[in-house]
Amino acid sequence: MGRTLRNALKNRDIKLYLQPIVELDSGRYVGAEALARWELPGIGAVLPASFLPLLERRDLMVELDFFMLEEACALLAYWRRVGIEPVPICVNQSRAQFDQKEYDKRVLNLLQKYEVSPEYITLELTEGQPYGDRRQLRHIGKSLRNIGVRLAVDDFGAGFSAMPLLQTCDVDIVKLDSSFLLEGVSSQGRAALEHVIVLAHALGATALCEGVETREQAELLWELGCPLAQGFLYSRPVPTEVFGGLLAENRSRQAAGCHK
Ligand code: G
Ligand code: MN
Repeated sequence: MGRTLRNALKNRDIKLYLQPIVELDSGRYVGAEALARWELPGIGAVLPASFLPLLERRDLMVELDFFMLEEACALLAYWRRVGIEPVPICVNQSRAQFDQKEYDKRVLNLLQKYEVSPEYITLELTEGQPYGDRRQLRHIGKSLRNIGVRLAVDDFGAGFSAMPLLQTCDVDIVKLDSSFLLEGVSSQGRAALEHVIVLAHALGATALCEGVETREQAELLWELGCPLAQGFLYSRPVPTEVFGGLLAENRSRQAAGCHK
């Protein structure tokens, strides 16, 4: 599997799909998350959940992360070339990246190679893996901020505590795990959701809820002051050409004054 994946990366069989990030107030697309899909002939698009656990063991995770970051930069460069006004792209990065020597340099090199403005890249750091050394965290967080990329905490509320990350790094976006929505209906669930939104904003970040599938969920989030959402309600992750169409459609609807 490891070798096959290496080949898949080389042959670009792993594709960058995009899922829109939506401003709840207006319905406007304000960004997109890059998601890896492995297109296997005869099988279809394989989700990372099926192949990521294998990667972790084989240390290919780092390669996949850089691959996706490069694809996102290449896409931003392409949009610029063809005159599409870009939206910032969130790219998932595993915990292992922080242990890479010169991680920040490699990020900077990619931005420079494609002449991408750093504010168009948001690095999503998952809560799914523990963050140990705060000194190292502070150091890498600072140098990424100096480069000018944005940072997001992913899967907040679902995994190990992302508190060290929130306390030591200047985070722009806190992505609330979709499990908050399952619990959102009970009074405890609602209180938890409401206060993680407050926490995110108190730390100077913006709250974004993932996995929004119904209107009711979107309304609850809006009521509780969560400004951003992402999920099947708006769109599934789609190939970049399809996303381009959705973005154009969203923009013309916005221009016509139609909300949501
Ligand atoms: O860990 P992370 O948040 O990056 O994972 C995102 C994953 O969640 C993607 O694989 C994506 O396909 C999936 N996803 C995106 N939106 C929804 C949704 O509304 N519901 C569900 N069940 N999954 C979603
Ligand atoms: Mn993510």
